[in-house]
Amino acid sequence: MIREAVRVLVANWDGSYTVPSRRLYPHQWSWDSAFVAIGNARWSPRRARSELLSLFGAQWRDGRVPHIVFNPEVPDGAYFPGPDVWEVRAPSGSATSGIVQPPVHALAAWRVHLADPDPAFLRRIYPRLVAQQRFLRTARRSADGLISIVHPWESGMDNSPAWDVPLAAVQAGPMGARRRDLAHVSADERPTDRDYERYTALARAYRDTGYRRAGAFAVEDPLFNAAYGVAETSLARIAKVIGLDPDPHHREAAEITAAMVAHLYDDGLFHARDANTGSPLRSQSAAGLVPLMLPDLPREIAHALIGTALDRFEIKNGLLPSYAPGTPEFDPARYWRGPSWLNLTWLVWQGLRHRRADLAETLADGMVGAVARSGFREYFDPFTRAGHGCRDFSWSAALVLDVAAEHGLEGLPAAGGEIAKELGRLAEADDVGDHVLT
Ligand code: 9WN
Repeated sequence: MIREAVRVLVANWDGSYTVPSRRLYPHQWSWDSAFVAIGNARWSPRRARSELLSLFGAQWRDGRVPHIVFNPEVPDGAYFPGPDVWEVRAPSGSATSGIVQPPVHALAAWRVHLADPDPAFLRRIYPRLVAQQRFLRTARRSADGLISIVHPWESGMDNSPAWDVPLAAVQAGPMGARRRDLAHVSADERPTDRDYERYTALARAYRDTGYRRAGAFAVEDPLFNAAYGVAETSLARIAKVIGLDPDPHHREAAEITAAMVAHLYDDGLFHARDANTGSPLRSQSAAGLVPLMLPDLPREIAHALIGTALDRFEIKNGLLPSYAPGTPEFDPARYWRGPSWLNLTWLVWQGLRHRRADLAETLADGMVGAVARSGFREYFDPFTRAGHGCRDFSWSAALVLDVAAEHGLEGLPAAGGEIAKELGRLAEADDVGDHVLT
């Protein structure tokens, strides 16, 4: 399994970063690169550093890290919406999208450093990570101290039922283009055409304000806000290693946690809120469990979230469904409306490790079991573990390497050092983009 994971990551490597999937997603994606770096850190920390540095190479002047960095060598039309829809370039000259994704990169940078300590890398990436957070704080923070997202793609959980109500309010005409995703994956496993019309309309409307003003869709998402808080905790750790003051980061992490508890928590789960209307968006999305990662989360709330994970999300089965089974919206095969994704399961696994080690182990075994049953698929039926979406999906491969290193594989003990030794031979040092690392 470890060798297969590395094979996928090598096949999806583009010289300085990793495509999520050769055919379905043939460019660089923001939060995918963070998860890939976490896994690559286990066998090629050089690749892991390159992955993050190449992404931040396309950071905008305002600090935003675009959710897609387009590869100019990939033919136009291989992915929709491509550069002709976003119509924007980073200062580096790369064509990019103009929206962001959950800021899980500081956590990734910290874990890369833990796997292979390198203060020079931390010194280089730290100011960029700080600028990423500053963008979110200045451009997206409400008076209540919460960060908004302005497009469902910014949540990373594109067609989650949590977005059904605010998305229905978006006026959209025909897309005026052909979807490319359906050439690779069956339509009943992807968002609908109606969803795509609205995604495209929102992207164009945001573009037309110079990527400054939120349009009809603006929501405060618990996963995104938790990622922002975890980023501050990671930045505090990084700051300490490079001789800077960690306290402002600790304070920021505590503040966002308090704001989330005050405004997003209800009835055993964190829920999104509509930033345009102030109304809660009650749903049963697994995004609401990700705050388990926040170190300052009050103990009784963590306790209630664990109860919800057990009963509403049935995590004793080993995988975390993206939406609670037993709800009318749940669909075990359609994109973010129920299937299990390894990145979400991994985030909640991390949140449980120091709170409920037994449940954390169940999830780690579940991730490995899903891959053993179905390969490195994009997502999995949470009960049958049948694979859905594309094959050879990068973060599925990367996160399994991280699980193998920390937890072990099907009865084999945790294999951190062993993985590195075993796989050192497979790492092709020469094809790592030195231009990004120097
Ligand atoms: C739009 C690349 C990305 C992930 C997202 C996932 C999906 C894109 C799409 O693929 O989104 O950004 O075309 O569907 O929802 O989380 O980053 O893997």
